[in-house]
Amino acid sequence: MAQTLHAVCSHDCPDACSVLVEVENGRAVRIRGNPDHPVTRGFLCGKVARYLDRVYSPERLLYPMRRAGAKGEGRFERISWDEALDTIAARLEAIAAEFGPEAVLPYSYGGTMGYLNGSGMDRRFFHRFGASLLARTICAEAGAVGLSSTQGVRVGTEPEQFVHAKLILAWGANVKGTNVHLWPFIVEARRKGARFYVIDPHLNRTGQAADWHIPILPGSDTALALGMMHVILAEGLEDTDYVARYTLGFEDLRERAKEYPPERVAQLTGIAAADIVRLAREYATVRPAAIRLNYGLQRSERGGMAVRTIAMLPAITGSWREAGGGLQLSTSGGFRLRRDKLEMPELCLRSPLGRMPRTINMVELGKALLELDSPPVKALFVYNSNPAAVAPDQNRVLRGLRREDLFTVVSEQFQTDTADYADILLPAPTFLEQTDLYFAYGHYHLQLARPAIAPLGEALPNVELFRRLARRMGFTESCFEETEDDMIRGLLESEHPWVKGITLRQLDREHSVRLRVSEPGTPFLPFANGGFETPSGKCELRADGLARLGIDPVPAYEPPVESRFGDAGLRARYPLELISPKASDLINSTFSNVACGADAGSRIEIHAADAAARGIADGDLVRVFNDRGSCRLLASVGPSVSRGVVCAESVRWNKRSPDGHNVNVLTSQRLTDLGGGATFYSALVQVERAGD
Ligand SMILES: Nc1nc2c(c(=O)[nH]1)N[C@H]1C(S)=C(S)[C@@H](COP(=O)(O)OP(=O)(O)OC[C@H]3O[C@@H](n4cnc5c(=O)[nH]c(N)nc54)[C@H](O)[C@@H]3O)O[C@H]1N2
Ligand SMILES: Nc1nc2c(c(=O)[nH]1)N[C@H]1C(S)=C(S)[C@@H](COP(=O)(O)OP(=O)(O)OC[C@H]3O[C@@H](n4cnc5c(=O)[nH]c(N)nc54)[C@H](O)[C@@H]3O)O[C@H]1N2
Ligand code: SF4
Ligand SMILES: [Mo]
Repeated sequence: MAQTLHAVCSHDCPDACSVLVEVENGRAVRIRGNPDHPVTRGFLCGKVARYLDRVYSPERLLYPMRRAGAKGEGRFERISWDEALDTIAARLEAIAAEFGPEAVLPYSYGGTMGYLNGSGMDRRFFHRFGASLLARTICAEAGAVGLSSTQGVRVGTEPEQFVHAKLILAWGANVKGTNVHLWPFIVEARRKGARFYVIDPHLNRTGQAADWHIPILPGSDTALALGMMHVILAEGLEDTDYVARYTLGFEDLRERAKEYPPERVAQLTGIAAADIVRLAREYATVRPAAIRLNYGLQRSERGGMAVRTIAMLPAITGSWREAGGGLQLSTSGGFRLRRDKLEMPELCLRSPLGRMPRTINMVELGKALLELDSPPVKALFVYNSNPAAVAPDQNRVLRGLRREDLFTVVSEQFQTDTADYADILLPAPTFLEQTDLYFAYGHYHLQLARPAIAPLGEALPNVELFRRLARRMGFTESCFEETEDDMIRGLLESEHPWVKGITLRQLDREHSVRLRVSEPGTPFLPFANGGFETPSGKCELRADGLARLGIDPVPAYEPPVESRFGDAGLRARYPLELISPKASDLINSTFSNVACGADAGSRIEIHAADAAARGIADGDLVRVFNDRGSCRLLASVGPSVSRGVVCAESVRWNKRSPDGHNVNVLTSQRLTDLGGGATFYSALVQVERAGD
């Protein structure tokens, strides 16, 4: 007898889909999108529609293993869980005794969006141990800080409200590729007459489906936003009432915007002056106008400022007042659950260290493994992440992982590039096999999932892994004995009106519960009447707090060092600006090893003139290189990028690539202007035909 059970897609994707799983005799036999979920609306992306191939893949890791070959070789032999946990506990204890507990570095990111297995028992364990803290900056931190500097909180327009828009700007947002459940709302809006414009240096599927694709030079978005403001303010198209009531620093911004006339901005962005004027006028007058901003443009050296500046537009035009207006970068700030009760940072003070440990920025893993001292990193514990493939400056990361004196533990579903370097490799379950509570960063529905099937082999959820390790280490605090349900109840003990009253029982009954951000059936208009959570309570067009960080409190544009307007010496040798945005058929490096992702990340798109100048024809194998390293990709020659820009969709596993490297061998550890984020999309490279 088949049973239909509820699950939630755990992958790092704004959509956080509600999934229905048919289970027969303990085996999942069919998976589909929940038709009753207001955002999932009955479909899944191509990757997860075929998820059972991944769940039941013969390549799944099913047992704990110990390294049997050289680091990186990927040869392992099976051991028992007892032996694995005893070995880990003994090594971590010995390292802590010799170098102090901060010599241990946990490394995790977006494997699962579940609260418990994403940042639950693991955090408690490492806090209590006294391990170095990890600044989880690799994805969104520049944008998070940039957005917060303007509006104070990471909330925005609900996806459901996009149907009311008359103009939709996808700004650095590949909706059809990375946020496909927003697409039906855009389709509906367009059916009712909305225009859909895309601002993106790469002409991808989203751009192809747009009414207007505006190719912008990578890293120049602040200039475009200032140019739009120049036009809007010069023509008196701002909402003076909204500006007066709810913003701070308008006169400073007005003065600054004067420095960005369309002719100048055209030079900086590669967009014709007339197009800048048209875009600005339409944005201010075709109402409601919604901006879907995504994280693409903040993977650039001054990405924090870019997000900060764009986020001012809906305040200037008063677009926040309208259903179908506003802006969405993330909805995650709506989930005001008790993360403090989940992660328990105060446990750091109970560690042998007796103080808060040092913090290591995950973007700088290469540096941390090779250069850090007092103490050096002697143990790396990786889960929910594949740094050998996704972290920048890969050659340095791999050199670090090869260190004989580094003890590396990896918990994984598959033998990833990072797993190849593990001393102890542990099997992890997929989302069908574990209990978790899920937030979302592209909608406002909180979701619960119970296991639909038992864990395959001896796979253990992160919660249970760290529970058992805590026991091994003799940690006696009761938090290490908590059940999943206890942890969820703790998270829900929030007094915030958006969460208060949502119970575990309700979640078990309904699976998905909309946060109480507005009355049921009415749109959530986060800033219709102000309500910004900045220090001033206003939308901060001038953020004095930034001055302390050495950042101009009023938006200003500076080009990335690694760009056509950047370092001249570098540009002379490496004249092409590389971006490496997401592939539709992958989630970062996940899905590299299943059929749907087999080809993803194997190409580099290059303009015909740049290809011709290098004797490169479509389909040629090329070598892409800079001072940091080189990799081989297949050239895709065509109009999808402007002259001087190259685009390699990412991130494939290194071991699936011709010479064992993906594009992260080219990206740098340089940090963004705000938030210490990664600058994946500010990388200068050269391309040549690969020798035979
Ligand atoms: N299919 C799929 N879905 C995913 C992921 C995936 O790998 N694959 N990854 C997930 C993750 S981790 C994240 S963080 C989210 C968000 O992911 P997004 O931020 O939406 O994805 P990106 O591809 O990084 O960037 C979005 C777009 O920004 C463009 N872009 C790059 N540089 C610039 C620039 O300087 N200016 C402008 N205007 N645009 C620029 C890129 O060409 C791309 O089309 O997606 C998630 N969803
Ligand atoms: N060049 C370039 N590099 C990039 C990006 C880019 O656009 N271009 N994007 C960056 C961004 S936005 C991000 S978010 C990072 C993402 O970096 P990561 O978060 O490292 O992303 P993934 O490569 O998807 O690796 C996640 C791993 O977690 C595993 N996993 C999944 N669920 C579980 C679980 O429950 N338990 C355990 N133990 N493991 C699990 C999966 O099998 C997978 O191998 O990459 C960054 N790197
Ligand atoms: S990856 Fe994203 S779109 Fe695909 S099923 Fe998961 S949440 Fe939905
Ligand atoms: Mo991300």
